Amino acid sequence: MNATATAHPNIALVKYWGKRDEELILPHQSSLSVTLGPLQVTTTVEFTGKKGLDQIELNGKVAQGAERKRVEEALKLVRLEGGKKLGAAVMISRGDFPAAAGLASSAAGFAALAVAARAAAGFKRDTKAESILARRGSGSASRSIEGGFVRWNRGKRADGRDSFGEQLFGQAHWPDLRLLVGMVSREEKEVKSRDGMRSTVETSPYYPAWAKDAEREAKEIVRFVKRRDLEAVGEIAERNAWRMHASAMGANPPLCYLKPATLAVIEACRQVRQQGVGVWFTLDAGPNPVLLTTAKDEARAAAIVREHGATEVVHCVPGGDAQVIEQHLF
Ligand code: 2P0
Repeated sequence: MNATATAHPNIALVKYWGKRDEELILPHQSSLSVTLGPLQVTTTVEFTGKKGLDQIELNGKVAQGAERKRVEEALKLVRLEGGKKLGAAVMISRGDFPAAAGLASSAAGFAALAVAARAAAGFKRDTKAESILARRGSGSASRSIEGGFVRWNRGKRADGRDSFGEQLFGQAHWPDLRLLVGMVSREEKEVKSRDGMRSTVETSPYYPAWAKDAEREAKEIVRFVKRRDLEAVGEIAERNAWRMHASAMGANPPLCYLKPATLAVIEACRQVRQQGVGVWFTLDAGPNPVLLTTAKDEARAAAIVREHGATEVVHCVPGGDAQVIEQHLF
């Protein structure tokens, strides 16, 4: 009764920012992301068939507090479907990228957990069911079950059965695309995404406009990804990131995730584009810009972030699907 799975994190080109249902993690808008290889999380789950507490270890430490609760909830959902006979679980998870990379490890983490736990419970692979389970752990995890370019459709149902990630183009669609995470700050952010998006929904007068606009952009961007048009994809990604941050800045109290170095990188991207270098940025709920470029301009893009204070640049390419593997962690 054990299984192991791997999954990549993802970076949204059109963002998810705000829930219409906090418990089921249902978004107000659809979002679209690309998975980030080669970064990955590996997770082994064993259902022991015995009563007792779940044992949960994340990156070498026993999980505690809110983190532990979220994993327990996901395991509980698998038991609800697979039956009590599954018993308590032992789970070990390891990421090969530092949490300090500023990339949410929760997306890859809950995606790997969803795939491993369902496989350990004896279910056949089912990307829709896996995405829905991953979503219950962390919204963006619904976009890390399948590789390449994935859209998380917001859905309309109150039970969330139509709110899951769906691959639009596979990993091989755009092999030339590069995604560079520039680490301009390693400080732990003051307001976590979950709290920041809740506050934005509840207090920002700009929130409804943001949600409506993002829904439109999650559709609009597809045809540009389809034709691998970096300029058009980059323009939408930048605009969408600005609008997400604008909605957050409109919250009470205001939320600003940007640092001076973030703005310096953004300005440098704009300047080098005038010299013919194809580089655009996006931003998650944090100060570290992620640059979108192609192999030809990758070195120049990395130099831009380093010149503006990035201590590290993580180079990524579109990643593949979450997979069940035979090399267990225990
Ligand atoms: C995204 N972010 O689309 C957006 C952009 C951050 C900014 O998804 O509360 O960790 O667990 O559903 O998925 C980060 O939020 O939040 C996120 P929960 P999650 O990638």
